[in-house]
Amino acid sequence: MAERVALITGVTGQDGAYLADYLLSLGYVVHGIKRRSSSFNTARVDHLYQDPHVGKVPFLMHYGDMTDSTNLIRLIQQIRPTEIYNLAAQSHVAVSFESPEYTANADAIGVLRLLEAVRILGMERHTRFYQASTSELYGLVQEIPQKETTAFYPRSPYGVAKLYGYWITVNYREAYGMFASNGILFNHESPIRGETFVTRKITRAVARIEVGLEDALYLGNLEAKRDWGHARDYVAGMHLILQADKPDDFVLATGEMHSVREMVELAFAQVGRRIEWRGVGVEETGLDARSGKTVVRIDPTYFRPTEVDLLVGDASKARTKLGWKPKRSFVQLVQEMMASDLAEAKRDADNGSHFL
Ligand code: NDP
Ligand code: GDR
Repeated sequence: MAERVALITGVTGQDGAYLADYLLSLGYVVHGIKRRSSSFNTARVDHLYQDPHVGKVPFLMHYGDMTDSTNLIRLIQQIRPTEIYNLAAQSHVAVSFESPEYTANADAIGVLRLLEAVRILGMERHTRFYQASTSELYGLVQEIPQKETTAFYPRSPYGVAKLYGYWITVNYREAYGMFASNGILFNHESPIRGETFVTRKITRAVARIEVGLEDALYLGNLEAKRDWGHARDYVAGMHLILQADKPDDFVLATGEMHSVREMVELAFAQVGRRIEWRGVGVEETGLDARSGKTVVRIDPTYFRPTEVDLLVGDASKARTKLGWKPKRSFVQLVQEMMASDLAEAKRDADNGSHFL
């Protein structure tokens, strides 16, 4: 079999790290693009690193940025990937309201830069392209559950930027015959999820409250509902999307929906605590039923100017055409995240990190 060479943008992120690991296990040579940072930013992939001085290694990283076309063209020319997974993005919805122009640059025009690089280099027939599209495209509810044919109505600068990314991927497929596909992925989480996304924020805070490093967890909208899966299942789906007979767009989702409130209750239940809710609106608090202490509070700064109230996906197309289905349940996901964050919180408590 010819050598399979993958290029992953956003390799230092949650999905990039799991995807790199997965593709290496399948025998790929994996190249990743990382951003220059003033401190180390490769913690999620450090275990995959091997010293290139000792000989040919299957995992290599290169400096780059989605806002720098010349860098992307040069890297693609050097690497000549057979598959590109475009996972790099300013991926935080709330942050996109603070930095809308940068989000558009990286998340919308960045996709165009990559597709154009492939075209400029005449690699349209050589390279398959995966775009990390998102359930945030659905935004304001039009239909439940959401599927490939559901109308888009994004509700944030992030969602709008990703809408461009979705359509430019479709356009390059239709205009230039590129194997370019969108994965419309619903929320997926893991122990290495970024600490400011709500699931990880919850499991991390519950663990730190449990070991005495923090007193309370501050949240925004408790009523938001999401279809939360496990990132490991979803990166396998990304790979399947690029192995299909023809390029196409696929929803990956569990089909199950939970609220932020349920997520909070489940995380606290993992450490044997039951939450009693008191008050309404921004005055609402969550009490630890045993101790009577307030462990959850509302902070209005976490509410978004426009919210996505509920997302739940129908992944029948991926199941039928790709044979994909998620293996891990929501409860298993929360248990795994809590176990990992508890271990980390205990380490921090032992090291006295709350004094740093
Ligand atoms: P993360 O935020 O964990 O990772 C994003 C990655 O993109 C990081 O490696 C980050 O680098 C990199 N990045 C950000 N901006 C740039 C830039 N300008 N140039 C180069 N690299 C950049 O996201 P996830 O792993 O969770 O998500 C992966 C992709 O999938 C994203 O595009 C996201 O929008 C999308 N998505 C995610 C879903 C989810 O639930 N996780 C659901 C649907 C879509 P650094 O580490 O330096 O910050
Ligand atoms: P989301 O994920 O916006 O769905 O985007 P996030 O975990 O940030 O929010 C989910 C829901 O929880 C509500 N919420 C809070 N969110 C955060 N981050 N912090 C809080 O304190 C808080 N309180 C309540 C939010 O309002 C929201 O309704 C993620 C990202 O990974 C995107 O990149 C991806 O495209 C989508 O999932 C699918």
